[in-house]
Amino acid sequence: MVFTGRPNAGKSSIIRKVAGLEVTIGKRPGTTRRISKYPLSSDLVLVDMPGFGRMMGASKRLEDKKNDQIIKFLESCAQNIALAVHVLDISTFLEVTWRLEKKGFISVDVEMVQFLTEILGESPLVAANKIDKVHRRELEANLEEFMHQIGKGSLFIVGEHVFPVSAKTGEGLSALKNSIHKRLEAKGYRTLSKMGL
Ligand SMILES: Nc1nc2c(ncn2[C@@H]2O[C@H](COP(=O)(O)OP(=O)(O)OP(=O)(O)O)[C@@H](O)[C@H]2O)c(=O)[nH]1
Ligand SMILES: [Mg+2]
Repeated sequence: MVFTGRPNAGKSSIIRKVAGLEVTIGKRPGTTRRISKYPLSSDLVLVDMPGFGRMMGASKRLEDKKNDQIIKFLESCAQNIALAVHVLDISTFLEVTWRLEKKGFISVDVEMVQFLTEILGESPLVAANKIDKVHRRELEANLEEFMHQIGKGSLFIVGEHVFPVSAKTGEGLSALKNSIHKRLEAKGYRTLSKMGL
């Protein structure tokens, strides 16, 4: 099971809350530097990925190298990935997307979700994190834009694939956790005692 997302999106924070693992979190992007593996049971490993996409403070070369490593890892393991959870910072989604659009790029989050869907042959779960940082109306606008962008040619549904959550307050995490559990159970994984499931 892999957790992907841009630097600082809150991947490690969500893993802490959802799986109860003592993974390192940090205020600055680039906290998780390596592809970090944590066994959950005899046949399931949880993988905390470093941030994917632009990394403030890193040289373009290092950034490309890191991103390349992540893509290669995901591609080479695709057959063995039971579940992917993509974590994004929904509180800044519109702002970041506009900035990227001006430069002619599409959202890294949208790209990653599409890439995961392609290599896994099924949709990843999406944790739309940091909902505590915005007011409801702003959250709705950001979520709507994300769903609009992701919806092109696919069928993502809030509450089924996309979960608004806050790793800080815990809001929405039980729904995400339930969904992770259901997906894994459907694939025959049972005793996830470390996840408290
Ligand atoms: N307000 C708020 N802050 C959060 C939330 N989730 C994570 N953070 C904060 O965001 C920062 C980054 O969290 P991490 O969990 O280290 O993020 P990451 O995606 O693992 O980052 P990298 O390992 O650097 O790629 C930390 O300061 C967290 O405390 C959230 O839901 N709300
Ligand atoms: Mg991390």
